[in-house]
Amino acid sequence: MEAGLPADTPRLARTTPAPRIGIVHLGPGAFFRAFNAIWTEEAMAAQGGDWGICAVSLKSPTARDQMAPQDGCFTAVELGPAGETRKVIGAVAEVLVAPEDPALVVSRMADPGVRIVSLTVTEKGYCHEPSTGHLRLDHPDIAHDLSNPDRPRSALGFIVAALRARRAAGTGPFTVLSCDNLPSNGAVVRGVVLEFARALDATLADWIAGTVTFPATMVDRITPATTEADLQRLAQAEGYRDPAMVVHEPFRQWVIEDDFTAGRPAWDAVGAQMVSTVEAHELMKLRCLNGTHSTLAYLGYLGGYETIADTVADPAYAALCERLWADEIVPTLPQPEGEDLQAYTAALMARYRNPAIRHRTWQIAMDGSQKLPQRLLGTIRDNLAAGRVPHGLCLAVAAWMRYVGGVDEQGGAIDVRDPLAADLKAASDSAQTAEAKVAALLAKHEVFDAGLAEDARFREAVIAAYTALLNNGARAAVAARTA
Ligand code: CS2
Repeated sequence: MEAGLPADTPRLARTTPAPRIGIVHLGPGAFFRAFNAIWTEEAMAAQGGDWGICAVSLKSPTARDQMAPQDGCFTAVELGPAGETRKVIGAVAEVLVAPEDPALVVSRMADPGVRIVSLTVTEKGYCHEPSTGHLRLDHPDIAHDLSNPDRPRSALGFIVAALRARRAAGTGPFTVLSCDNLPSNGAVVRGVVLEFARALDATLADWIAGTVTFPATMVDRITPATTEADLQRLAQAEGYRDPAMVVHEPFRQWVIEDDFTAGRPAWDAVGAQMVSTVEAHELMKLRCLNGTHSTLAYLGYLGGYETIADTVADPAYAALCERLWADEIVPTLPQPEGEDLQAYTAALMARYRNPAIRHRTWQIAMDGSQKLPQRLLGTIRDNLAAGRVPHGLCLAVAAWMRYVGGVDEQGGAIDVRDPLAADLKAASDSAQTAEAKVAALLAKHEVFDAGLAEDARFREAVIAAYTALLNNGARAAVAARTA
């Protein structure tokens, strides 16, 4: 029970029939609820279809414990600068916890009514090497699933187990729809699914390659973690408790390759963009939004700012963002169809400044080892190839290196959340000087491919930036970069 609420505060209850299931979604976290579930609810309201969602958590029971007592429904709260609006979403018909009954999850995914399996499992959920895109066969979950293919743990294990069952039953394939912040996310998930399947059964891999589609998508909606205050405010406004509620910004954008092997909801009828190729939109979003998000997260956290809005309220940090877009990011982008990049980045700054969205720098700083390649390093590589040294982005990389060292500018411990956190801290601690620390972290080829790590222009720019952070602190380093 949320603290401070009357003990008799009722729980949110479903008031509309749950829709028939047509989608299994892996990763029922806040972003899925603020994004996929809302789009699908609106698509069914617009043009019908049995596209109810079975949401599956691969690890934690939290989402199930939050949603199952409410029969899958939850409140989506849109927080705009001018106020908030609330809507109860009923698209989720069932919530499962995979470790409790893997066979049940496989059977749901193998059900003929299921025609799409979608994913928001974060970058680390693909069990791949971010620098190469290849499957990590030594990943503990992958090693387990290859030995226990009927009782999988990983998203890939579930997808391949379900496809194997469908092939055996003659049910036909489903579409695999990655909704994570990865470049060419459709190709990435296709690649690791096929590598996993081939390690089990080459004929299954061939069948998947020939029948399953893996369209790429670009997804965008800023969705900060729900806080106790959000829960309290909702209960006071609506008179019910809803532990599954989510808060999100007004903006949303979904760009989808229209390549579905067994149909899809009418997402385009409610604003999604169906296109032939997503790559230019993906690069635009991953580099302009997620690249500056990570920059602001590390430099903002080190500078003592709690949220993105707090960080860009500092004129030097806002100026750094503008400088990055103009000089180091937009020049590397192909022109996405129908987009005005100047207007896009101006809208991004307005989104960052939204005072109602308290998006913590610490939250965005998570999993940097899985995020840096597609958010910062690809952009840096393209600048270097064009003969430019992107000093602003190199400052962001240096800030990430300072951050994973685990000690803030006041000497306090940083709670670093990252699959490689211990390894990265050990590398940083193994060296004493700025130059040696940078070298030790550049040697982590899970993050930095050899070509980039050995580029002297990049290495020297990161060492200079790291030294500035050590000597002067993040705020001064940012101010100096934008003077
Ligand atoms: C953020 C993203 O937490 C993070 O890493 O950069 O979740 C970001 O809010 C979304 O990609 C916005 O669409």
